[in-house]
Amino acid sequence: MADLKKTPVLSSILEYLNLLLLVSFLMQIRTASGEILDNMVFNAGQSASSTPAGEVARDVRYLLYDVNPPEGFNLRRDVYIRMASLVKTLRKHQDWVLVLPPWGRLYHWQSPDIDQVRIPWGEFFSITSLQANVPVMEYEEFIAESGGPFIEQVLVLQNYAEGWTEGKWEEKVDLRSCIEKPSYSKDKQGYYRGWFWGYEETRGVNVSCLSAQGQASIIAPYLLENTTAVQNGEQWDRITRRSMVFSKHLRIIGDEFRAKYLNSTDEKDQTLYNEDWTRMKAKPGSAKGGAYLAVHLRRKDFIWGHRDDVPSLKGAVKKIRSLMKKQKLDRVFVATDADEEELEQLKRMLPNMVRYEPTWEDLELLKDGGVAIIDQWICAHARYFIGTSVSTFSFRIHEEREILGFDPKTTYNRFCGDDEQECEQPTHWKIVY
Ligand SMILES: Nc1nc2c(ncn2[C@@H]2O[C@H](COP(=O)(O)OP(=O)(O)OP(=O)(O)O)[C@@H](O)[C@H]2O)c(=O)[nH]1
Ligand SMILES: *[C@@H]1O[C@H](CO)[C@@H](O)[C@H](O)[C@H]1NC(C)=O
Ligand SMILES: *[C@@H]1O[C@H](CO)[C@@H](O)[C@H](O)[C@H]1NC(C)=O
Ligand SMILES: *[C@@H]1O[C@H](CO)[C@@H](O)[C@H](O)[C@H]1NC(C)=O
Repeated sequence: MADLKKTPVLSSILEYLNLLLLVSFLMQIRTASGEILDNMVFNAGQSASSTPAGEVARDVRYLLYDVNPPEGFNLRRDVYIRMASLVKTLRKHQDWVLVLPPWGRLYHWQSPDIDQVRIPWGEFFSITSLQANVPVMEYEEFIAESGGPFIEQVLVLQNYAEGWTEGKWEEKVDLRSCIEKPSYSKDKQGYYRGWFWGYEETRGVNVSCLSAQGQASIIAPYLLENTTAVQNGEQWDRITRRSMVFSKHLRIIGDEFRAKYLNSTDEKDQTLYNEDWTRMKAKPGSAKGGAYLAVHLRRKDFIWGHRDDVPSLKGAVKKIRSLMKKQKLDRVFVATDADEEELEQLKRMLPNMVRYEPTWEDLELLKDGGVAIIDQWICAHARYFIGTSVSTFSFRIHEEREILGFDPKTTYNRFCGDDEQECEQPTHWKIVY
């Protein structure tokens, strides 16, 4: 629900993380004569060719994580970016793999009657693209590879019981006694059972509490035992963001919709996409985009608090009309989470608006998460985009447009509240190559 880009220096990604779960797993591979290869010796530079073909001793460590339950899909994408960067740091020292936490039980996924737990990342993102950045694997693959549903060490993240030392900002991490009783309980065999992304067979071997304050990289020394401070470059985060390519089936549905209802194709609109993100390097301003205005109108919980940076529907429609005139666009695509009542109002005021409306069968297949990505994809290809203030859903569209090579002027725009005095526009997210 919060926005990472706007979080003050003192707070950090750790606030969004609930758990870190670790498994280290020593694959001991026997040689033909039956000896167990000594990993240390092997790692210390014994030639790999002395091992029979295909038998490689690997001392793999898996990192799993979970995010605080109320956080939405798009904020979780930010958490992934930090965790992937953490794994890159860890990999300088040891062989770590990031296990992708299955999607499910998200507060915003409210479509009734569809089962939305244990959803693998492959439904939303291209796994090969993520892999090209850092080794990742789906949870089910991890279970198969590690030989069972066991998690060696569950670390429940918490603050320090004594709170902040006044006026002093310090990054630190320590094993401490748990402030709140962890929501895991021991079963008859002495394993910890509880919510592991809806996989009931998963068991924790040990649960401890870790007090931490600082950036995610502060945890690295703890995980590595012996190393001290590590730097987690912002550059890494941006590279990781580029690797978060949407699943191909969702992009295809979005592209077909653009062609059919918005007269928009990549060739015509200069938004050519490379399946290999490492080769995607569009010049800012090179993308033209389809001849439509795209709008992200975040409603629901954004209006319940009557925030003064969110417009009334009437105010939004007025802005949409004026933008269409100014940008000489006669079509508007609207992505919104508005409820039925607001949607009816909106349709009355903007009868020609175009929306992506999945059938029930589509929704069952794509889930709320897939439909939201299709909305984002279509918004990302418009000639001009305007989003909602501090919505991470809008932020992800900004980034996608930056990757596609749009002029920042057509991207970093947001609606203002009806009576908002200083309507500060979104900040420019720049890519580094
Ligand atoms: N299909 C669709 N879903 C939307 C739209 N806006 C919001 N949603 C849904 O509502 C959720 C909330 O937005 P997110 O941005 O993901 O949630 P968040 O991380 O809490 O971020 P905020 O928007 O900052 O609240 C999304 O994940 C979608 O499931 C939209 O325009 N189209
Ligand atoms: C559980 O993990 C903590 C932290 O690493 C450790 O101190 C403790 O000894 C472990 N307990 C058991 C039973 O292994
Ligand atoms: C950490 O250092 C100690 C002592 O130098 C060493 O025995 C231990 O193996 C090291 N641990 C790791 C994970 O490198
Ligand atoms: C589609 O766009 C092309 C130019 O990009 C234009 O010539 C054509 O008239 C458009 N078709 C419709 C139906 O708007």
